[in-house]
Amino acid sequence: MKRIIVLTATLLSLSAQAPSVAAMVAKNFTVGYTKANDISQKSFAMKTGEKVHLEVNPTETGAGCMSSIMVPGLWNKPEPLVKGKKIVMEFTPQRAGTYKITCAMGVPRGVINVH
Ligand SMILES: [Cu+2]
Repeated sequence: MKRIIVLTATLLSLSAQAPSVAAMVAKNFTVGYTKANDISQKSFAMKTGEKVHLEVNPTETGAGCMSSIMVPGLWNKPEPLVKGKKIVMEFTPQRAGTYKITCAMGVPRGVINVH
């Protein structure tokens, strides 16, 4: 009987911790990229303090001005868009606001709303 009570108490404490455990798991966004359509999703909603895994899978290699991608304020390193080369940006937004998804020189191609 004592064992059951201990187990129940353990389960209760685990479920009480569930929200913080959930906060540790990254929220996934996976998008494609082609030259004609750019990134396949252009608008994203994220939460402050919630880890994000943002993945871009280019099926074509970018050219010219928009051949790299970055998110100033969230991912400040321009990543080249190269056919077949997965780009992974992992970050945890700290401040609410609107962040532009851009090329290396800051031309906008999408938006991330953090709230
Ligand atoms: Cu550019």
